[in-house]
Amino acid sequence: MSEDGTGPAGRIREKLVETKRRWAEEGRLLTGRPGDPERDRLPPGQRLVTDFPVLDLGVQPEVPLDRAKLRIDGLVAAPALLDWDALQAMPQQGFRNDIHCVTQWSRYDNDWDGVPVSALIGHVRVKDEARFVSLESHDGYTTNLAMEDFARPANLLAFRWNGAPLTRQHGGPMRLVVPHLYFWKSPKWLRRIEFLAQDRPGFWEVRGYHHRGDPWLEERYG
Ligand SMILES: Nc1nc2c(c(=O)[nH]1)N[C@H]1C(S)=C(S)[C@@H](COP(=O)(O)O)O[C@H]1N2
Ligand SMILES: [Mo]
Repeated sequence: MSEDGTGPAGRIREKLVETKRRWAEEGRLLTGRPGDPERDRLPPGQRLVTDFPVLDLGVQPEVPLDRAKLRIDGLVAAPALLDWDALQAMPQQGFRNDIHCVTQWSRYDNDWDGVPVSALIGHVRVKDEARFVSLESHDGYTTNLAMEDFARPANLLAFRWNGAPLTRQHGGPMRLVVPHLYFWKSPKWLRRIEFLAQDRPGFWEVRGYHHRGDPWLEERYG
């Protein structure tokens, strides 16, 4: 066997190197090509799916509409307990967004209908001291957000997905949708929003998930 690269082994090596060099030039193995809008749409380390995976703690609580109440309290001037009818009477809006799960699947073009979070915030008159929210669900799940992440105009309390009532497995009758962060920040079966001065890490945040969870910065763990 020749080690100077001229023998058969050397030629094979050169061929492999050439193949990989060509891949690099073509941008093979990348999620998109430079200048390709899809590349700018799929965050790093994610792969696109077309189904809608279900992820939770293995408990999918049945929440009948007469028990589907949302409590909004903590650092607010007007704490509220909004029942289903009160929530439906609030101004609703359609939203389209992409979902990015920390377990590396992304799903494009989800159409949601619901109440913008900004309307909920206006309803209870949040105090200036409020800096964070703790979100609590019927299955005991919790997660936390900084006010800047919670008060975004694209966030909503969703009742419908792709034209139909939200199914129980996806958090029906209502869930939060916070599309700019990984999907663990979008609690299903939401029952309480509590405004806080100090941050309070939630279920996954105390188990090693990142505190913020921006998919574009790959803030998965830590
Ligand atoms: N109440 C509740 N909300 C939850 C969870 C949960 O276990 N309980 N899991 C989170 C995680 S980790 C993800 S990825 C998404 C999954 O939502 P989906 O099942 O509709 O895809 O819900 C989030 N919201
Ligand atoms: Mo997740």
